[in-house]
Amino acid sequence: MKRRNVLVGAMAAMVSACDKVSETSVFRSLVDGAQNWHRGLHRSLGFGRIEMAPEYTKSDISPFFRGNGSRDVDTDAYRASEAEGFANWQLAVTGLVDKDLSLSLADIHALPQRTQITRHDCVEGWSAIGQWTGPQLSEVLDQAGVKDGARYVVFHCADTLGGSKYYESIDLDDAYHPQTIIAHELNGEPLPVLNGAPLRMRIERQLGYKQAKYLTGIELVDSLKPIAGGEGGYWEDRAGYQWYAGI
Ligand SMILES: Nc1nc2c(c(=O)[nH]1)N[C@H]1C(S)=C(S)[C@@H](COP(=O)(O)O)O[C@H]1N2
Ligand SMILES: [Mo]
Repeated sequence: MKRRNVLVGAMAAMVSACDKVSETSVFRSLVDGAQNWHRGLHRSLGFGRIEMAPEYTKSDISPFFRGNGSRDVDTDAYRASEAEGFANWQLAVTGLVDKDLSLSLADIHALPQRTQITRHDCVEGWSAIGQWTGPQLSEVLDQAGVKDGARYVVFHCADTLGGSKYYESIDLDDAYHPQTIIAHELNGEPLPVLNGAPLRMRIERQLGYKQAKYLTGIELVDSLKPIAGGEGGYWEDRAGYQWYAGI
């Protein structure tokens, strides 16, 4: 991580120091070469975890995507929201951002969309393949503007499980990964209540418990310690599940 920042910093300094030269194609190819070299190094040392999760075809989609953990949100507010097709749902973006956001479903629909067919693996020993659609988390982060010093993205959820609010978190590498999306559709239909309506995260290189359902808030933080049990997620706090749940 340090090493990457030093490299990127050095490159940025080089670019700003050589504004005129930067127009020349020789300089561009030098920079591009350095970037490619750097990306290769990055990959070989496993720093950025930029690999993609496997994607599948429509014929692989599981006939039924089971629900697990909370399968509904047992509050009057949620029932009322469901009755309106979640038209009043608000997704708050807060914390270490330049500008707090409050996004409606319409706002989420208006962003560029990504559709991906992936396999969900639950630690309890089942898997399902589903097609998810929604904007990349990076679109929302770019809109809010992530402040220097932000290191994690915390996902707040509407449901309470065993007396505590469900929540999860990831680092910025996963947050900006192209397959990290805020899904509002499963298999071409609005997300069912069972699977987290109206919004849930898909973080495709990690296990099922990271895929926060009933998403109400996205918070940028510099440390996970002050949040709930301090381990970065509901199951991490309770059962010692790994915070980085790589598949
Ligand atoms: N808000 C919330 N998100 C959650 C859970 C939960 O109980 N509440 N369970 C997690 C677990 S353990 C799994 S395997 C998946 C299940 O997603 P599904 O219900 O769409 O199968 O959601 C994850 N996200
Ligand atoms: Mo799970």
